[in-house]
Amino acid sequence: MRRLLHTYTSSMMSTPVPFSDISTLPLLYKLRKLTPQAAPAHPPSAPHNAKIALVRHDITQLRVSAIVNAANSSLLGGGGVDGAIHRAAGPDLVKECRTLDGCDTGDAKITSAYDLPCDKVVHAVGPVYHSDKPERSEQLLRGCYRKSLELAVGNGCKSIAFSAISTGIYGYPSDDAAEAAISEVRNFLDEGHGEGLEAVVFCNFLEKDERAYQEYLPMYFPPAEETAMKPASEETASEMKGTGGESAPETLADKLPDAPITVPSEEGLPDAKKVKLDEADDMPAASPRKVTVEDVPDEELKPKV
Ligand code: AR6
Repeated sequence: MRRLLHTYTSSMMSTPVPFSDISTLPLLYKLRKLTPQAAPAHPPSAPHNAKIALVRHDITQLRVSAIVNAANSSLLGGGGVDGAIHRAAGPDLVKECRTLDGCDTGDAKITSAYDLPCDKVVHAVGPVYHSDKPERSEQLLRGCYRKSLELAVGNGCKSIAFSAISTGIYGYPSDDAAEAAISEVRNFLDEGHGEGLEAVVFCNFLEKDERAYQEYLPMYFPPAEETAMKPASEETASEMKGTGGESAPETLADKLPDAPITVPSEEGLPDAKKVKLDEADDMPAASPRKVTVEDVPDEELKPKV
């Protein structure tokens, strides 16, 4: 069976990506792209997990309600993701930004998105990281995520995609930034403020940031289904290959076994299962990418008559 992975090629970079094409936590756990932690910091929540997504991509190509820019306090553009967003949005974005009178660090403001495929841009001003004052840096970074979420909800946005604020030019360590971001989103949802939000996407560009999210997401959004890892029966193996008669690409994800909430172990599993775990580990780190089940050969998806 070919690997259940679809990699964006550079030619697809210019194609807007809808939220439906981005993997949410339940699928990432099923595909073993996320590993459950032995002692998560929060209890599992299936409704939360269904809203949280992780992708490595150019954020300017996401077709979501709002994307979050890592801006500076002038709000007049700059390098990094800020530059990419202004380039893709066109000159009207900076015209609107000029009317906003800047923005404090740890705060955010919202504008239209102009030529971008999203509806709104939230401009968040992250802190320059100071290793001698990490608590202050964290407070300001959390403020960016909190205010961005509030602006999204207040403006009727159904989905929001965050860039990894402050982890580039502003020097915030990726692990600490990911933990603060994920923790603040979890708190926001736990407090019941995210009712109108259907999706919160963490959009990374570099592998170091994606790795940090892969490490901390299971701490704050552990898998919600407790399902023992069953040895792959012949029936399950057949379904995973799409030979069960009714299989379509989108239904194959549902047929994958649920992730356990304990750390998976290969001990006691038959060799066939071990091979599947190894395959998941072997997924390439090529970027940008989207994990999906579409890459199953067509002939395997046709009903056998
Ligand atoms: N899509 C998604 N993420 C991106 C993209 C992109 N197209 N490009 C870069 N990133 P940075 P900061 C990631 O430096 O650290 C600007 O000049 C990048 O890999 O853009 O908050 C502003 O005007 C990193 O993980 O923002 C400010 O002056 C993340 O975006 C200053 O930089 C943030 O990196 C802000 O620095």
